Amino acid sequence: LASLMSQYLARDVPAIQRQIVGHVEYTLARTRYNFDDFGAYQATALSVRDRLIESWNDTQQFFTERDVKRVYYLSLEFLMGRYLTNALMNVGINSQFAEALQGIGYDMERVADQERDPGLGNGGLGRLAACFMDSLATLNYPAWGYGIRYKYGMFFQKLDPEGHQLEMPDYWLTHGNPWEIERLDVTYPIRFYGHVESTGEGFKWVGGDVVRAVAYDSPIPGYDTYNTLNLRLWSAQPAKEFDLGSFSRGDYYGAVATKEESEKISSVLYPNDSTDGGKELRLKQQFFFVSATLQDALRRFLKHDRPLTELPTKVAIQLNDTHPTIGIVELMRLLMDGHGLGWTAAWETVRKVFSYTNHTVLPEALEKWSVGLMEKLLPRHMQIIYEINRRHLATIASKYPGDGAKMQRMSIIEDGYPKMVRMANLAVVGSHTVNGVAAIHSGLVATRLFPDFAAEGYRILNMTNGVTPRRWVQQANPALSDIISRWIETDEWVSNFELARGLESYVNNADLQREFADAKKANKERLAAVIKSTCGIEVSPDALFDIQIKRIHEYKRQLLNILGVIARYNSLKRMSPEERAKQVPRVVIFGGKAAAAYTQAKHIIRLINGVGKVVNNDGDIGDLLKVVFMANYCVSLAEVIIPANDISEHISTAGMEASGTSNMKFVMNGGLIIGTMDGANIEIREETEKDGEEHMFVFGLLTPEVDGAREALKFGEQKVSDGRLEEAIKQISSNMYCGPETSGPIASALQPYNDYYLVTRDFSSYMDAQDRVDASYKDQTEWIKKCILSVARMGKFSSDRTIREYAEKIWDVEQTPFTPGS
Ligand code: DL6
Repeated sequence: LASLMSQYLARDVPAIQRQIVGHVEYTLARTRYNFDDFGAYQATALSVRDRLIESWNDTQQFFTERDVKRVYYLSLEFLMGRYLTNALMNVGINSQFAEALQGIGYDMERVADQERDPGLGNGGLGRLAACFMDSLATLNYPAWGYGIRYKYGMFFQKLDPEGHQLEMPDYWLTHGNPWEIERLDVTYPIRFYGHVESTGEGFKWVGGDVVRAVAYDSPIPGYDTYNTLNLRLWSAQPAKEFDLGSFSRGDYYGAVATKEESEKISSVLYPNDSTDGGKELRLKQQFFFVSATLQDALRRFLKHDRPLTELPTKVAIQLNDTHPTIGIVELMRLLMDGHGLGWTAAWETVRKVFSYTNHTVLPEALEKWSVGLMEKLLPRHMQIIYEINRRHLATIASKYPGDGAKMQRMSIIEDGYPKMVRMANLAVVGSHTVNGVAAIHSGLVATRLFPDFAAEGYRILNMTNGVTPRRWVQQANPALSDIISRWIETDEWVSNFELARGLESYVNNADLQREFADAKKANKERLAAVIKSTCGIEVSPDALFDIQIKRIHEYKRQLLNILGVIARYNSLKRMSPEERAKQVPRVVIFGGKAAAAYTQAKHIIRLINGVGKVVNNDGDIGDLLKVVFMANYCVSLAEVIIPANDISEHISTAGMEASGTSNMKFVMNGGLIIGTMDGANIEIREETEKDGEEHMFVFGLLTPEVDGAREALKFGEQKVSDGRLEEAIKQISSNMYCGPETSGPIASALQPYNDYYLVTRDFSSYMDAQDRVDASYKDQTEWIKKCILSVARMGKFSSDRTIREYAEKIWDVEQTPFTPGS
């Protein structure tokens, strides 16, 4: 059997061609004489998947035989990006497949371009989960990713002719998903509503509605390893197809209604929760995927006959933000009501299993559910939450008798109308470790978010984020990858980014500098072509490319960036032609989605496009300044944009961006940052600058200064006076860039008493930093040296380092490589 398999999966070109054409004919049932690029993509994907299935089965079998401790990474988002190129490169068969395709008349790049981005995430947190899966596989850790297989992921963003954001549903599964495998045999019942009965010995949750969670698996190959992990996403299906009562009465619509109700649970990523129905659906989603995952983990654990109190020796569950926190309560329920453990044994077990990552200190993002909703949807869980809270507060009360304020702050239940369940407090109480995602953020988690818990000795650590150099350098930037490999004489940097440090010793070599500049230019030309074809704007690759791509949010301050653009425009307009000729030409590129209900963020998009229209069509300005908003920012677009950066903007109000991860990707791709002392910017600067060097253009207030500055602005004690800012605001208010429905709310947000994000306060300092950027860029040799040194010093920001730290300090799991034939 093994030899038959190895013939089928041989890596030589004719074998690959046979396999691809076989899939065209027999799996897709299309004719081998005539298939388009999309057919070629599907058949290629299936051929790669065949290879992954073998290594995946072997890996899982090996983990089971070894009875290893596994990590379960629970996340409502996995922003994986396209699979094909990633899988080919990780397995090391990219060139063979490219040759095989070419031999039968297909171009690899065009074929790979047929793949739809699975938009199963929103932003940073989801993409981090994807980078982590890649590192977990590469480093041979036994891990599973668990989430939801949404039918509709993040919306597809379009712009109307005026530049307003339009949201379109993104049905990414229209043409199927060749990477996933439906597991009709792996399903679990998930209950909602109902009531709790006392059994005499304990409690039982009965009645209500039951849906079925069905597993869809996608293999996750590691780089240069046989180990292949699994991403298991759950889809909701009815427990029974029809309501038979309605069916037999001839009420066919009524009969399918329950089916549709069940399927709604895995329909959309982040349903709008401004209504009660929307909130209920979100909580349903969270419980749905968490319950299915825990049932799956327990089934795996119980394959061996052993007490459930040993669970923490085999299972580590990471909560990616508070979204899966209800899992703490569900595991309590399963252990007590399902397996007869007493409270103390169950609670000790649960706390040793869970750990929680916080990704934001923004108060509005800290989830709370009303007690009423929790009681209705998950009555047994609400009982358990009350009991967890009672015991937790009793401990605090015995230590701090009479300190009602402390009890209120630390309580899982927030008093008020209505009473709310604070998921963050529940996550802290039920986990053995809490972590933030950059040093400054972890400090704020301990001092501002959970100071009472920190004082009680709850373990709060820092795990600075990282990104995978496979997708973000090796795949996105072949030109730079080739340079790194040749100059350091190894391609091992792909799995050990510390090795890129070897570039440092060649920084003064003119050949390296030229190659580096040529690669950058080629990447800028590639992006310029995409801008031309998607936005219809002609940009010069000789200009400085200045990029800000991320979710549109007031704290990320795209508004500060566009105000700076307006000021630059005004200043260019005033210059004589001779003076203009001395300026550094700039292309300012934006990308990002605004949440559908976030009106101010949508106004900012409209303003950017309005400014673009004026600036881009001004004959006086020409190539000196262009403004581009690239619609539908997603992983595959980021892979084209990031390698083309000269400067990227990470300019959040200090203390508000937990980490940022695109800052890491941009610098790894040979650009410099203009940024505030926030999130991971601080650590990137620490790593990339040595005495006296300026590799990051830093500006703005520091975190400890922010609260005071906000107060001073609000109460008129601090006046911001900068003629450039005043002129820009005046122009906006006079509707020069967009109509009053946009300019009104924007101008209003820039009034000192409204300026919560301190855009006006940081403006002058931002402009000074931009001046330093221009001055530095004029000396191209020095600029390139800064970029080379920065790339060389980014080793810390590989997600491989981050995952190693989680494995050692939080999960206590071991690398378990499988060698075929061993
Ligand atoms: O940790 C990943 C990423 C950070 O890099 C960003 O700074 C942070 O904004 C982001 N947070 C989210 C949403 N958080 N919640 N809830 O994506 O996480």
